Amino acid sequence: MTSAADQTTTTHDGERTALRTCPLCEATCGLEITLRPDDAGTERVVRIRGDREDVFSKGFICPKGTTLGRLHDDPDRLRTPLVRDASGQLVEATWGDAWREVDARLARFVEQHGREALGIYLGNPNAHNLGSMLYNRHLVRGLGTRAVFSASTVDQRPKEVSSGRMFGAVSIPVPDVDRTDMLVVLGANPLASNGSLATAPDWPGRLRSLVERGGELVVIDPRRTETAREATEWLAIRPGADAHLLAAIAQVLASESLVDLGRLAEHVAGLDEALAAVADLTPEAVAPVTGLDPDVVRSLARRLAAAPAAAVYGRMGTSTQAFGTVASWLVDLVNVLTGNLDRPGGAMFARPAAGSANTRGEPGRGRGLAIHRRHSRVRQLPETLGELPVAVLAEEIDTPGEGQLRGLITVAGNPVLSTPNSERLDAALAGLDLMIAVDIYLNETTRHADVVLPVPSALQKSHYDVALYGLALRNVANWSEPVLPLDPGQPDEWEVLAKLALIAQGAGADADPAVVDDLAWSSMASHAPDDVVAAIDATGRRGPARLLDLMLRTGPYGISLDDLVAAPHGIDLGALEPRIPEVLRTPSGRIELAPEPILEDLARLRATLDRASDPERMLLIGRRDLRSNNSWMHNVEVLVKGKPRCTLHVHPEDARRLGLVDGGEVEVTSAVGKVTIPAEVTDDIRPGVVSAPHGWGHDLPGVRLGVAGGRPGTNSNVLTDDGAVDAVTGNAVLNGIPVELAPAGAPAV
Ligand SMILES: Nc1nc2c(c(=O)[nH]1)N[C@H]1C(S)=C(S)[C@@H](COP(=O)(O)OP(=O)(O)OC[C@H]3O[C@@H](n4cnc5c(=O)[nH]c(N)nc54)[C@H](O)[C@@H]3O)O[C@H]1N2
Ligand SMILES: Nc1nc2c(c(=O)[nH]1)N[C@H]1C(S)=C(S)[C@@H](COP(=O)(O)OP(=O)(O)OC[C@H]3O[C@@H](n4cnc5c(=O)[nH]c(N)nc54)[C@H](O)[C@@H]3O)O[C@H]1N2
Ligand code: SF4
Ligand SMILES: [Mo]
Repeated sequence: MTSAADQTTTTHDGERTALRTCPLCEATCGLEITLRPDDAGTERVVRIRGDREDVFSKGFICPKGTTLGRLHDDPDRLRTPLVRDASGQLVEATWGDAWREVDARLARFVEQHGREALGIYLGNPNAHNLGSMLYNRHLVRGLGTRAVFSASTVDQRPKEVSSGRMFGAVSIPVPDVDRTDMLVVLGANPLASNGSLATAPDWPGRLRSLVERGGELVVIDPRRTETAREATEWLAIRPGADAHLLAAIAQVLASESLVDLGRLAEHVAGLDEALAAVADLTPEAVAPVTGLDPDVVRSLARRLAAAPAAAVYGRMGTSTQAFGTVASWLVDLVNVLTGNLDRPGGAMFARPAAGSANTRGEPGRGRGLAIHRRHSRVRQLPETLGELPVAVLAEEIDTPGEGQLRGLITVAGNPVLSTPNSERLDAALAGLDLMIAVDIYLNETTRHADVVLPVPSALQKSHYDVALYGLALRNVANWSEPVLPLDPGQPDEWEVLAKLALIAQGAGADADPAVVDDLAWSSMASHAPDDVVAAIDATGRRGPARLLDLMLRTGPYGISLDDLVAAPHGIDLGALEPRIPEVLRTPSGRIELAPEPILEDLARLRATLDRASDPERMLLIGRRDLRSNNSWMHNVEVLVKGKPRCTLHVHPEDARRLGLVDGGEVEVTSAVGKVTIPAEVTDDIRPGVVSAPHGWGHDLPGVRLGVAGGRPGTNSNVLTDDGAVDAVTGNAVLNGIPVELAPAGAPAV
């Protein structure tokens, strides 16, 4: 029996399969989940595999996707709110008591310190969560704070700002991997990460097919990554030098008359300024910084210009460095200069079915992106997209004075492991007057909370990737119903967020989250045609489903949520198509090739050119593993068993020089911290560079992560420096951290 409405097939013995999009990373794989009732009649996940009929993923799955059942069943996953009692212990509480605590503590806090003293941190899983995508804004408004922080400023903010300034509406072009002849990947390792700001399942298959059809795959990375191993060419750049390299590529294109904008010529502004800005940044001039042979760089520029279709794609590694915004801008500039922006096989814009600012309003023109409208209190780092850089969170808490942060709400975030100089932040959180966490675990961050509000597991929530489809390599839409019911008394995640918003507004502990939902609905509905509103009203839907239905029906394809319910494997809306000029939302109606705040930062870049590279100064970079997901999936036994993965990769030459041995503990010291971590000696890394993964370090007191605690690993963000940021966005520098290495236990020199 198949019922479209619950996207489920049931067999005679009570076993059923449900379909759901995986919410764990950006690849949006379709999952086929088999469930069977246990002896007590409770349904359990017995198997998860890739949905072969999913219109996008076609059966692809990674090891993490198979663990949603284990995450759901994890005994450490919180099912009851926790409240700090008079003795300082976090104890289980009923929902009623937890809300009363939240109400009392928030009211007292606001009375004592005012709303300016309250901050909020929104972590990465929010971007994979429809409820958060639709209701977090109401929470922020309800709190009445401007101290908003998120994981985006330890990640992609430089790309959002460069694209926002160039195209408006934060439209980010994605590499058209399936149709390209040449893909240049900088600072991304999609074979481990499964792609980022470029949503597609099965990167391994897509990249292999590029190489098999005779295409070029160039990977630029200080590490010979899993992706670099598949490449036709690996360039081991020095960390932090992507802006220099890309500027040199643009310089070669200009000086060798290889610039050919094609169809885009009439849609750009600032071409001459952009080229003038990089005119002195020749491959020779930047070589001491990049560590790359000028001839190799020239050849790369020429091949990019000559390829029938080519795409440059930069990610994490290019964002989380000192010139992250300049590098991100140059990626798109090079794509424009070679005529590859907005053409098949180049870098293109998705046209998502719902929720994109670039499918709303007047096509081809808009307000652009305003940034730097205010600055942080202590260090004067700039606002972008309504947020302050999370690199200033600790100092905003631990520096006394007018406007000091004294309270924090975290939603799906673990900044104690994920943000730079984590020991400082850890200490700062311990000193707060109020902290409330909305999370599924008692972990390194949430252990500081006075109230922890748990949310349902992924399998208990509906799903639609409203953020990620705007970055997809193919236009698709897929809706998932919850696979399992909510636990008795457990509110849905959006209800927790909405209720928190109401309590913060003084509505009291009994406030009804439906009030926020109805307000959200009426404000959206006021802009929609009457017949659409009436049709959705007639469905009786509430919550995220009602809002999404409106976004879909008023979106570019005019599909409805019922259409998606009837298509449990998703709807394929076709390959990406050229969208310029219609996609643009800049005031000029053109692609702004020379955005002022970004060009200004080239002066700072130039100042690095004469800095002689010091071979003795080791630089630390990050690393992702297919079986990890930032900091929060180390409590799943099948993902962490086996060979330890939290190791420091060291080149054999460096190991020899520094007296480090494979498997031996290394003491790593940076400007802000010190850790010990086992060495893994490998020539898959550029000499002078060492690499450690982030998200480990689960041995802090008060953490309730039984499995992760058994293999705690080392927190690499003890070493990253909250003082080091990208100037344009304040985004943290997480790669290229100067460190000193010594065998652990060796006498200090
Ligand atoms: N398995 C797994 N998947 C994930 C995640 C995870 O933790 N685990 N996290 C998810 C998240 S939140 C994100 S944002 C994405 C990120 O996805 P990606 O952007 O693909 O991130 P990484 O795999 O960290 O790849 C970054 C690469 O940059 C390289 N690098 C470091 N410094 C530099 C530099 O200065 N220049 C250049 N050119 N390269 C440099 C590193 O060696 C690394 O190979 O992955 C997502 N997917
Ligand atoms: N050194 C270094 N540091 C890095 C990076 C790096 O490459 N190197 N990568 C950076 C990047 S790209 C990112 S995105 C950040 C991530 O930074 P964060 O978002 O702060 O960290 P996560 O580990 O993703 O933590 C997610 C939190 O959400 C909780 N959670 C999981 N699912 C849900 C849910 O459905 N609802 C709720 N409410 N909570 C949930 C988890 O228990 C966990 O506490 O880390 C950054 N930090
Ligand atoms: S690649 Fe990402 S979306 Fe696909 S199964 Fe793995 S974690 Fe889930
Ligand atoms: Mo991220």
